[in-house]
Formats: sequence, C-alpha cells, structure tokens
Amino acid sequence: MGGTVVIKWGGGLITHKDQLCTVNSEVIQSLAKVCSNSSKRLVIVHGAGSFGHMKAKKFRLAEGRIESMNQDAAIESVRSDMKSLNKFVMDALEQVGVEAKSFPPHEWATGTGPNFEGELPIYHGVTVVFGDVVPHKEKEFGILSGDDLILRYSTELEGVERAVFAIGGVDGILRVPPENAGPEDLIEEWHPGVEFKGEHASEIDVTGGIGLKAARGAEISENGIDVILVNGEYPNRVLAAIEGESVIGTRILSGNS
Ligand code: IP8
Repeated sequence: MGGTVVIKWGGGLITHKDQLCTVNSEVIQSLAKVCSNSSKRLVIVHGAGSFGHMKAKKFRLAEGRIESMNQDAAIESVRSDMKSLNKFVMDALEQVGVEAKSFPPHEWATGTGPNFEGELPIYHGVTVVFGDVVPHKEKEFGILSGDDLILRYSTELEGVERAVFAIGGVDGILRVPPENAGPEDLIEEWHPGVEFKGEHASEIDVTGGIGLKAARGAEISENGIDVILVNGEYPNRVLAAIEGESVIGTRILSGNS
C-alpha cells in the first residue's frame, strides 16, 4: 500500500444542496468505487451540504448558544442528520468492499476552526470523519467544518502525500463566477496572492465555501504536502488526483511559493 491521502468529499458534491437532506447517491457510489480502486491509505472527510447547513443556518448554530432561541432540538437534529448522511457514505464504501470506520467529531472534538481540540482518530483501514456540531468551551457548541478537519489530518498524520478536495459543479478554482466561466477561466495553480471571485452561498452555508477550502489548502501546502482541488463529478479525475497523476483541477501552492 502507498502513502496516505486525505480526501474531502464536498457537501455540495455528495448532497443536493438546495433540498433538505437529499443525497446524490450516484456521486457517493462513484466516489466509493474510486476509493476501492486506489492504491493509497485514505482518510475521507465529508462535508454536510443539505444535511447540515440549512438547519444550522436557521438555528444559528455556528454562533453558539443564543439565550433567546431554543437551539437544543436543532443541535440534536443536525447531529442525527449528519449521522444519516455518514451512513450513506459508509454503506457505499462497504458495498464496494472498502473497510472503513467513522468517527463522529462531536464525540471526540471540542472547539471550531483550525485549532479545535481532540486527538484525531485513525483506523487501520479507511478513516472517515465529517463536519459536525461540536462542543465549544466558550460558546457551548459550534460548527466544525470538514475543511478544518482536512487541514489537521493532512498536517498531523504521519506520511501524508497529498490532500484532495473533491468539489461539485466546478473544475477547480475559477477566475470568474462559475456561471460566466469557460475552460480558460480555470486557475491551474493557485496561491494566496491570486485573486478569484469564489462563489460562497452565504445564505445557505454556515462555513466558508470555496474561500475556506483555498485558505486551508494553502496552509496544508505550507507543510510541504501537495494539494489539489478537482471536480468530483468525474471519478477518473478523483482517482488521478489521489494517485498523484496529472489531472484537470487546481493545484494549491503555499503563500511562500
Ligand atoms: O460542510 C459543516 O461542514 P462542512 C458541518 O465541511 C455542518 O463545512 C453540520 C453544517
């Protein structure tokens, strides 16, 4: 077996983002198949999409406890929705014979952002974690994004070769908003000095959209680890990205390159 690759399955890729709690089963199955064909040891981090962001937004869960609101049922409901989404992922992996174990972050992580606390769980097969509602020392609870999990796994685990962000709807980071973009607008190599007009559906998303992925990607890359963002709707691109072959997408370089 080769080295370790940490891959994020974006929430917008594996769910239909605008319809509450609906999975994109086709994409989940194709990503599971890709993982079964990979020669690498994998850590999979998946996002929330319509299983997390809508209710979290409505009940302002990213802000922590707000005394005037009744948020308790929403916390439980988002955690349970995320477990359901995770079950789709785990079932798809099992169906293609991938031995995987999932570790819900609210059971082991405290705090949000890149400096959350908690020992990163790891399994001898494929490790699976996901964005979640986690306990928080000051705010009581908050939203831990999968983008912060991929940063920490990529930089703290021994022997990580590469971090891959598989996203939905776009081929990588684009110079212009996706609706106006042609193939020439794909930024093949991005570093924090390069401006782009990233889409962030802040009316839906409680975490950071493509901007957060780019920022966390650059931090991973500062640690000497290759980072690539690819369109996860193309299984051959995802596999090539995992294996380190050249592929259509955006390579993320550190601010120092
Ligand atoms: O989609 C967000 O995780 P992300 C988690 O990886 C929730 O940013 C519960 C909204």
